[in-house]
Amino acid sequence: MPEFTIDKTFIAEENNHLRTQVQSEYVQLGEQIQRRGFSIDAITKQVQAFEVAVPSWGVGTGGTRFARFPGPGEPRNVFEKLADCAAIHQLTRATPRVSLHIPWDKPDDPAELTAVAASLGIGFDAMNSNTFQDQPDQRHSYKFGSLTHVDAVVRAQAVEHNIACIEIGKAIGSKALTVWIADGGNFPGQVDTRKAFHRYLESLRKIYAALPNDWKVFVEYKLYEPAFYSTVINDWGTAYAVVNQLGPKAFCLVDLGHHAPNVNIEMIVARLIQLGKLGGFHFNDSKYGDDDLDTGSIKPFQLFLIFHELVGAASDSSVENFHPSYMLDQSHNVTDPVEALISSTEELQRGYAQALLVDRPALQEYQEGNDALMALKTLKGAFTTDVTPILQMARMNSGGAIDPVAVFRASGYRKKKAKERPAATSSRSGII
Ligand SMILES: [Mn+2]
Repeated sequence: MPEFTIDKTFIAEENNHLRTQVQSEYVQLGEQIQRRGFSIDAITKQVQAFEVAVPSWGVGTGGTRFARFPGPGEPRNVFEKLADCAAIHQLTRATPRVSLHIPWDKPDDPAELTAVAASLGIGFDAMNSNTFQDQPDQRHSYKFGSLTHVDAVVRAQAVEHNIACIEIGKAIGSKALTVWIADGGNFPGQVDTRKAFHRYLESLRKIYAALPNDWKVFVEYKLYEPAFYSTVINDWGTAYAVVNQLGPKAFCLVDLGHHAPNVNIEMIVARLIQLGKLGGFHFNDSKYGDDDLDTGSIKPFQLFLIFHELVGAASDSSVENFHPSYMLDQSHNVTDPVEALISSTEELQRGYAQALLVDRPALQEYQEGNDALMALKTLKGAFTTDVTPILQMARMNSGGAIDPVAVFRASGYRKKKAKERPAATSSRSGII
């Protein structure tokens, strides 16, 4: 029985119910922003060009450290995960690539995986290695670390795993490796801080040496958890020191959940842009720690301010090495993962469109005139613009759904998948 996919005609029919309304709202917004000096069609085109990768682990229910409550029709293997990712792309037209996690989604036959992905109209983004848990066939445990372990044999195993990820990535058309390690100490005195960092650099140099010339390595930092006292790669400064020592193919990766509460992430983004070392993002949102909530659900203003930095950098000819990769990295605990990834993609486009509406010449004037109130008002004016008609029109123009979550629900996708995928196996999905 062929697997159910959402029909193009069905999307077009659903769009037809909303088309007139969206067109009229689009014209209205167009007039409004034209008075502010912007062309709505130009902004819509930029939104249409926006792409974000979805994580292979994100289409299953992630859960928390305490429990996972799987939903019906969850993907049972990498091929079913690709099918869900393809459905997200079909509805949003903004997620053409999947970021694969090894070994959770390790393909037996990379050529077959590539062919299946191509038949679904999607490809692959950055590879994600995993040395933060032990696998059944593993010789040495990562309980006390991986790339920074005191024992050279364990470090070698972790290096080897990362190189294996590069090899799989080469076979499926990936161009980047993301490295996040859980290494660190839970107690004062447990880890020699300087020695651990030295061992990390030594390990990363070996991985870097195996990187093809047209590849990048992304060093992902995280403040704490699971190392609750001292994490080896804990902040952007440490990650920057690493990528700076590694060379031109190494960049920092900013996961929005990997900072202390209230940290000014948009400033970190600006710093990394200026230093030519911003590799990309893991998008998610949080209230307290690495909550991995849906992007834009808690701090939409912060997301807008990050995009404000990105839009500013894109139009600044003095900025070099600026080609950030966008990836979602969330855990879906109480929502349908496909719906959550669809709406998170939309929230990213929203932040981007709002940032495109910042009156930059005016802002610069206010900044140089030390007019703090008007500078903030300029940003707020863009942030409070309801850009929904732009997002709807962008999707419609690209062949996606005006209201992707509604179309997903109307298609009966989840119910049909629940029938197609009856046997629930224990998922090894997780949160990084
Ligand atoms: Mn991450």
